[in-house]
Amino acid sequence: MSFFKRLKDKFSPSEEKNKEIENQEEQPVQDLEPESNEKENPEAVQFDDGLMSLDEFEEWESEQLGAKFKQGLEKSRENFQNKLNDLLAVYRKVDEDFFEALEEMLIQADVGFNTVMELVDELRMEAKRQNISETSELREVIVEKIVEIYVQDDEDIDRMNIENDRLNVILMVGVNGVGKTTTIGKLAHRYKQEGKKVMLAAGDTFRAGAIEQLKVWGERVGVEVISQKEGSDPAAVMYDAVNAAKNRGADILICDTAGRLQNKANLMNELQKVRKVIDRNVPGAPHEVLLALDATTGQNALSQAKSFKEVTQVTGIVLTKLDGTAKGGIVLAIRNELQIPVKFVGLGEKLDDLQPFDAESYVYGLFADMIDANESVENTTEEADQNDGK
Ligand SMILES: Nc1nc2c(ncn2[C@@H]2O[C@H](COP(=O)(O)OP(=O)(O)O)[C@@H](O)[C@H]2O)c(=O)[nH]1
Ligand SMILES: [Mg+2]
Repeated sequence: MSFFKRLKDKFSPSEEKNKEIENQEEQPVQDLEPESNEKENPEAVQFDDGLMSLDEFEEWESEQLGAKFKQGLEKSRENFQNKLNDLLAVYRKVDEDFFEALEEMLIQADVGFNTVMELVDELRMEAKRQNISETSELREVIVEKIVEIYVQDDEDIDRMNIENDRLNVILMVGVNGVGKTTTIGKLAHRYKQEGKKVMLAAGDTFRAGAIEQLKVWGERVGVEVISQKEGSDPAAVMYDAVNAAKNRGADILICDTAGRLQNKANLMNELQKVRKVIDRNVPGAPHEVLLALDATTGQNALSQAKSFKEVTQVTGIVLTKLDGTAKGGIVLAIRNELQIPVKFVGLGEKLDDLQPFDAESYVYGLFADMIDANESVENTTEEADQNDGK
């Protein structure tokens, strides 16, 4: 099955699939058979109480995910798709001029210089290997290579280190305004919905109003917030919070911190102290140190990440406000230039707008119309071939 077809099957809403089935008589070459066979498989888990089967649920779940990424990446998609389509229209033949224009386009979308070079080199080789001479035939290869370059050999990169039967501690770091507190609220909501007992630690004692803001999130989500008064020692807050979380048998404790990058030495001391207090009470913790970065700040986000890596160990990135930028290529730059996985992306301001990052959902969000229109793309190519022949 082609890459686009597979993504389309995975993420596109079933209404469209249903329409396809209805239209099948007019369009005889539809390849929907295997899926309908699967549904009739007697081994498949089916409930006779009117609920969805597991297969149906998983299908529904990935369609929801597809819709979320599609919505959240709307600005980037307009940018990526339009520019790529323009490029394919201007440069019909695969040659150096085309590759250079493609490089330019990707760099402008914040993909990051080294990543662009790597990606376009891969494309040059692939075009040679498959003997592709029309740029329109590279469309799918480009999108597929983006996924490959992200995933590399590591399928599990975006998994969170959360285990049952222990207190899991997540430390949230990042400069002011990137979305730490908001992300903590959304994460708490997500884990609570999964049935976990979640608690929060108001470790940003520096910024006025930060404690109150976390408490508001705690109330909204329905989880307990451990706090002290403004200006108190964050390490003392963590000490209280870890003990409270242990006493209450919490599964997950998420800790807010102040992001004072202006003074690196201070920040380093503060984070080291906080980590020490946590580790002393829960050996091995924090299990995750998530760095929040604001996608709309582009290359600046990359330099923040480099600075934070110098002061503390970071296990994952939360890339916030991806919905607010047309330059969604920053995801690839972060992955390739920092070697830190993006574990979550913020796709909006609502509670359920924080989603686990996944390279396929991401490229679906970036190229959804192109992927959904897969058939017509193939037709266009055929038409173009015919026109060329005339
Ligand atoms: N559009 C959008 N806004 C976000 C997202 N995440 C956070 N924000 C907004 O960013 C602003 C700063 O967030 P806050 O959590 O206070 O940042 P902090 O200083 O790092 O704790 C708030 O207005 C949030 O609503 C996101 O994914 N999308
Ligand atoms: Mg905050």
